[in-house]
Amino acid sequence: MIKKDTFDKEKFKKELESNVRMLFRRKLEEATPQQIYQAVAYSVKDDIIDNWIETHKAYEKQDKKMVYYMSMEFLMGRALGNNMINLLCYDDVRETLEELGLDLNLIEDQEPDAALGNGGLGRLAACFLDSLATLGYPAYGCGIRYRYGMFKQKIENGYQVEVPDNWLKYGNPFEIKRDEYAVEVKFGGYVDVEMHNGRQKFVQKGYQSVRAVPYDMPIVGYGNHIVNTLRIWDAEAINNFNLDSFDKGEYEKAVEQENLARTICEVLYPNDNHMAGKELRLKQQYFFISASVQRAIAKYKETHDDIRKFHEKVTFQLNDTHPTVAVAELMRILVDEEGLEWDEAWEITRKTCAYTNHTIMAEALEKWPIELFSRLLPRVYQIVEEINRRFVIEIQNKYPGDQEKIRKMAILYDGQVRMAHLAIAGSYSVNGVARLHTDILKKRELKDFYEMMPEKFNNKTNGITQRRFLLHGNPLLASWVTDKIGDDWITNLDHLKHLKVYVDDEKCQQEFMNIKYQNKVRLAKYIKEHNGIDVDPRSIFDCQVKRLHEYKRQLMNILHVMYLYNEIKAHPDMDIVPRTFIFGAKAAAGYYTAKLTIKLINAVADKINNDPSINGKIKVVFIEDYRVSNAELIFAAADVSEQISTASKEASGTGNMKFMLNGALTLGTMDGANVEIVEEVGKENAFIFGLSADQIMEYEKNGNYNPRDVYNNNQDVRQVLTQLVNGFYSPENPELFRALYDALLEKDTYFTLLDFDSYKEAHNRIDAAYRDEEHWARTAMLQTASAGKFSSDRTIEEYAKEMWHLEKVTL
Ligand code: 4GP
Repeated sequence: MIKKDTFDKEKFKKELESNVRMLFRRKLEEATPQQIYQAVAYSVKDDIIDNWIETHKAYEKQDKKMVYYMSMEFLMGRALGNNMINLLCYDDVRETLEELGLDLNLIEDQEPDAALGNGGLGRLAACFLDSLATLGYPAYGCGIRYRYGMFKQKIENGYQVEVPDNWLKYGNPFEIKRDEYAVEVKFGGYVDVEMHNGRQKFVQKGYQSVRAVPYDMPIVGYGNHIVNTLRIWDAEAINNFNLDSFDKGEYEKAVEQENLARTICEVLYPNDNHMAGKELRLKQQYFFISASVQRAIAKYKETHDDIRKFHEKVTFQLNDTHPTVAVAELMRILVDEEGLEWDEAWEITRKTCAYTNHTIMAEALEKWPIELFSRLLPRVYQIVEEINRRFVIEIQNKYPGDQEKIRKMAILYDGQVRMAHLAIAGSYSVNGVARLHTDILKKRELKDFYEMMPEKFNNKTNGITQRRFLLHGNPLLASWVTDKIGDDWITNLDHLKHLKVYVDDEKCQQEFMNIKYQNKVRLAKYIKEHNGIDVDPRSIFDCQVKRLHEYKRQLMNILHVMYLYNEIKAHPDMDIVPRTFIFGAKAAAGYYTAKLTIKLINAVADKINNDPSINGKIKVVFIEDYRVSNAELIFAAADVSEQISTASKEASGTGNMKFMLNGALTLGTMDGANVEIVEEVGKENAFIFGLSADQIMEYEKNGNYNPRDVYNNNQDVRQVLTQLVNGFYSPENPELFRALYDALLEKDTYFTLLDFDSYKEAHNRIDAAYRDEEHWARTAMLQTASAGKFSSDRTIEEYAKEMWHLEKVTL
């Protein structure tokens, strides 16, 4: 066992040697770095297993309510470092490996990120799992074991190129296949009615099916011996390839079933805040939901007799609308298989499911054509029809004669299944992810639902896990914080407020900024290795890392860089604090404008970084393949955190919290959780700019914004826009960036030009502020000291107490 108090270095070394021998038939000194990683991972897993077993025994014995966090995405990142941190053995393992001449950092780098998610809601799910285990709440994460996760991004000639992410190539040492829990999931066919004991029974016939097989990954709680489970489902062919059936024309069907099994879990759809609407995606949704719900019910029945009390022991949290088919699947099982009456089943379902909304972007709203939905899921569709029929009656009873309400709220409308409406109708709770976002849901996006059932609506402001984003990602700052205030912050982030007494202490300021400097050196080294660019760690590191999306306005950021470059060229003696603009972002593979923006950023970087006349006053870096593992380096090194979405569009943001925790100052709009960040740290300690959410929504309503007015009246804007189409950044093809130019001038959907001056002015404030070293250091420390609210532990406590009504398990 490798526990802090009992860690035995010699035993660990022996285990390591034995693992390398058993797994690879090699001696330690002959093993490749990848083999050493695997061997270390197996030793750590060995240490997890007993706790994992004990945790589940305790859950059963104490019979506590369990949350199933249903999510198409879990953006876990690497597991090894995090597991060792939470087992309290990170430093011991590091030292032991050093004694063997091995560098733990290099070993950690061998692990591929488990990138089973796109961004926001997938990473949130991963933070939530960490917090659930750390707080001791009974929980499963339920998802899909995609064979290929989020693609790897290569930049070639400035363009994004997507490379498949074969993350399972060397196997995943932490997972365990649980064949004993495999279940069948059925697609297609038709529904027949049979009589059973005088009762009608609906039976799906002529279907294709797959075998859903779960793989479990341990989720280790911090220092508490709790180990929860992330259960991800893989699809296998149902092996009914029996030879005599070939004559009966069954051969084709068998082949089709093989294909179905092969394709279903093949790859994650790489869309963030956007619905692709592909049939395979709906298959993925039903696949993992049916499997998870079937298993949850079977597990419940192992120790309980009365299915009518299911909701007392189980809650399903639906991470956005992607898992919403759970509402209908639970109804199907309760009615068709458990033989409950509709009303009883509906009561249980409504008390079991809860829905979180993560975006108001219209293109993200999930709607499935009825034709597709009913063909793929014939019985589930019938159930949705009945849910809809009854829901429409409810609406009519509440608003007699109001057809408009039905048009706006029905689940089935205009040939489509509206998944958000199904989720709301079938849930006991609907929540947004930051206060502003929830207010917008209530007042605008889901207004009718809020008016009809206000009791369901609530807010749960997002959070992040400090174990990964400070303790693991920024070890220097983590140990400095612990030196100052003790280590309670690791499980109670509110304690960071005790740092406030040090913010005016000159020595502390120096120490804090010295750590920041060392982290900047670490990132500069990474940039040199990966981009071949020299950046000065004394410059301001100004970072925008997140998915590439128009509403997040990376375009505004790079336009401002272009403007600054023009200024420096026009005034060579201009006195500015050197600035390194750091970008990191993946664009959905089919998102043209986003990909063009990446090309623009790289084109601007090429030009500016290679212009000796500006003396390195500004540099631009686009970090290739932004992901959880390199994000940890960036957060630790940032001076400025760019959170510049069009107000009202970013539901919450969580990158903003990771930067804050690591002492970066926010340059942001009053959007998402920025509002609450500013509330915690004080408006004077952030660089806030731009139109408010109300102003933006007013413009949208009235349609009275014309970007040409800005263009005509603003010389700086005109100049940078012209440079998009005169070949300044693309001499070989002057028209290359025409689409960006046109989008800005014709519509400017995201108010980039209207916010530009205010953004520019905020940048000036940053330049001025950075010159006052003491004040900057104080403000940076205040960020960390004020970040307590943004722990996912706080968020999960709110979910657990206010919604799920979970109790902690005791070991
Ligand atoms: C994201 C939101 O865009 C982001 O603001 C939020 O912090 C995050 O969810 C977690 O709540 N949405 C998505 C998505 O990831 O695909 O809609």
